[in-house]
Amino acid sequence: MVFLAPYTQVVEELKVKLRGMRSQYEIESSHSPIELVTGRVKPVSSILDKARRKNIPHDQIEEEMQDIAGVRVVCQFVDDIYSIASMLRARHDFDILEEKDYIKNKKNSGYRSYHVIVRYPVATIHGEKHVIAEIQIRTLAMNFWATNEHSLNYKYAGQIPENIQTRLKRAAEAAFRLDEEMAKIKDEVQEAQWIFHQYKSNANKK
Ligand code: 0O2
Repeated sequence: MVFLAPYTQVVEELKVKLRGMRSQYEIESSHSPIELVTGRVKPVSSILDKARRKNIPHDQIEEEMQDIAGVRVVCQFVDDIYSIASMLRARHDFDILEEKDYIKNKKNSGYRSYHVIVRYPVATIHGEKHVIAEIQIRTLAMNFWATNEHSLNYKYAGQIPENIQTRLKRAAEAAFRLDEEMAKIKDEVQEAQWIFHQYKSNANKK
């Protein structure tokens, strides 16, 4: 079985680095493209389920399953997603293997998100190891949809009834329209958030 400790290490390191980027933005600029960062190592039972589903032999899981280490970056606006992706491209602490734009090419389920697959060097007691990790970048609205769809998929063991699938697809479009509408008033929203941020920090000084 895959030895998961390096994956845990990568998830923790990526979370620290991405949260560091968010803090820098909060200090230096009026708007951070990063709202929140989460991460997880795929549980062994899910790794085995996925390997079975996708016919991945056990000795090829590490090369072929790209999301054993997964980090999620959630942002407010769709164009924040592309800013984060280009910041990731500019970094030198890992290599980008692949980018999957499920926003321009949404999945059949209605899923939208931007995935960046990275090859991350991690120091272990046996020397350096390169671990593949998936960074999912999505808006709050995309995350709301994906989280609910994920729960339904779990409940129905991947066989969501057709009527619910239809509603989910409609909900995915509604979530995307929300993102589009918010994009149109992005400047207004950001200015309001900046004013509120200033008000709060002045109040804390008193
Ligand atoms: P979990 O429980 O999140 O770990 P495939 O599974 O074949 O569609 P592949 O090749 O593994 O896709 O890579 P891809 O497309 O980058 O998807 C990997 C992860 O993206 C998934 O992991 C989900 O987290 C997320 N994802 C992809 N498609 C969907 C979708 O339709 N709905 C939701 N809610 N999430 C999706 P896992 O292993 O499926 O699940």
